[in-house]
Amino acid sequence: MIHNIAKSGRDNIIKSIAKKVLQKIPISDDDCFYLYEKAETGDLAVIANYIRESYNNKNVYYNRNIHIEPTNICIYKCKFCSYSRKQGEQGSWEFTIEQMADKVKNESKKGITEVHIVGGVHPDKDIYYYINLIDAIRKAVTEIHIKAFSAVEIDYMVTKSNIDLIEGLKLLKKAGLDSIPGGGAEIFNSEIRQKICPEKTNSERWLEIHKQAHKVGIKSNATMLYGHIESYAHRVEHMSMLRELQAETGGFMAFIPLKFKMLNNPLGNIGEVTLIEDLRNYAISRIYMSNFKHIKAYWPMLGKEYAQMALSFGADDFDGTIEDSTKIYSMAGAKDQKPNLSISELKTIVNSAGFVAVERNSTYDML
Ligand code: V47
Ligand code: SF4
Repeated sequence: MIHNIAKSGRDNIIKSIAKKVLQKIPISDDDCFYLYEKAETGDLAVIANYIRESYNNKNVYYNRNIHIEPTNICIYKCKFCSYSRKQGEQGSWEFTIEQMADKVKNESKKGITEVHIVGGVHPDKDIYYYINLIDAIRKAVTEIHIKAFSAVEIDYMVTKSNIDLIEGLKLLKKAGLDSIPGGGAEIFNSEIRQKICPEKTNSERWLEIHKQAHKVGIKSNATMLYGHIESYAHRVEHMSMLRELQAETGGFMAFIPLKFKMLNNPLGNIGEVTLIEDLRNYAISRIYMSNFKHIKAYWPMLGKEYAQMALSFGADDFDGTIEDSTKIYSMAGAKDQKPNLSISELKTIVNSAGFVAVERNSTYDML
């Protein structure tokens, strides 16, 4: 119980953190750093669970979704990426708009409520191509939530089309874009970013794109890629920038810690962090990100069993059924090489961990 931690013989810092949480006071960056360095894992679980229950009771949210990865051809070569290829390179792919609209149409017959579209930054595609893609999907299926394009893709498409960011976001929204996924954030610290993804959209621009999206009425998610060459201080800095933007706009729906997966990429020699490190990171992000209602355990990256454990460390969202439609993590060595979860499997995973599986739409209304 968190009350026991607040009153116990534990050190003064952990007691004061527990008291802040009980009084709904956001913990400081120093507190957060202390949790990474010193807190006992059991205490982290208790405090994170107290917050997850006060926000979301025992609910674990999921949806019926598919991903579409239009292409893995990318102008960038991020050091952690196992997925991108150059034009004409073996293993590259590129779907036509018609193929993608057909896929959404076919999958919608099975009851999916969301399509998540994210891929490589293709050198030839401008914003009008992506508007046509959204338009074709909207025409194929009117009632579906389109969550699409990381800030990195949006940055490239508006720049290539030589249009202002806000104008571009308004055009995408008018075409039918409903929300923006959280990718491309990686780690905001410029020295680390310079080492792992030097060419792509910088932190200021990533944050600006999400800020302007929120202002024009497009909600979004935020991620943090951890477990590579960053330090705990970099993770705290990253989450602090997101918490600040959330305080300003309130436009983020979920925070998604993304664990670095090592297979088939140039950073792979550093290996992967342990499960305990993942669980501690979930709990600490739940405790620190006080103005984010949802923390997502993205099971295609973690694996189903580890994602299930993350539910006891603050996570309340299990993402969706996926239907074997994403390759980002399978190509980086994730356990589920064909990620797919049936509703009954999902319910068993959630309920056997002591939680209640709740189907949601893409804006977290219960269905
Ligand atoms: O930005 C790429 C990450 C992200 C690796 O918004 C890697 O609901 C670990 O953002 N190891 C894209 N991570 C995926 C993403 C996402 C995923 C699920 C849900 C949502 C959401 C967003 O994938 C990239 C990058 O940070 N990534 N390669 C890797 N080897
Ligand atoms: Fe391209 Fe995204 Fe891979 Fe970076 S992470 S190389 S931007 S596909």
